Amino acid sequence: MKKLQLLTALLLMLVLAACGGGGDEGGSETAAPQNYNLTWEFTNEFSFSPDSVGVPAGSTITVDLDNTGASVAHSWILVEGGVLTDSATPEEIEAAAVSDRANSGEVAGGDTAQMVFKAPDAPGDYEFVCAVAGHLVGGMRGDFTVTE
Ligand SMILES: [Cu+2]
Repeated sequence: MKKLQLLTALLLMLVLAACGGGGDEGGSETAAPQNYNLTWEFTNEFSFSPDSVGVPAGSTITVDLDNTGASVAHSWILVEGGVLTDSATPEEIEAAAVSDRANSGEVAGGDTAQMVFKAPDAPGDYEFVCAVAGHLVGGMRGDFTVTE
């Protein structure tokens, strides 16, 4: 009798496991957002390399920043595309950030920083910029494209 119960339990587990697997496959249309790791190395140059990236809407983004420059601080802030002029002030840039999480704050020379944030749910053109005074006009902006 105990053997039969054990066998029944085992069969039930197998059936449930099979159903679970099928359920996962069925849910692939609404697959969990993907994870993207992006890295920028800051130098004493006023530029971002790469200067354009694209990610799917709602994906999880990890940004690693490594300021290998000796003296100049930089930051990485995600803003909506086309909202900042080259002469935007640091305060205007901070205020334009799409979220607090997508804002590294200043990363001093020799320091590293990491941000984890969710890409915007709305596909479109965004930008990443440096909020340190004078750096945006110096060329520190890049295209961040959010695709469907
Ligand atoms: Cu900068």
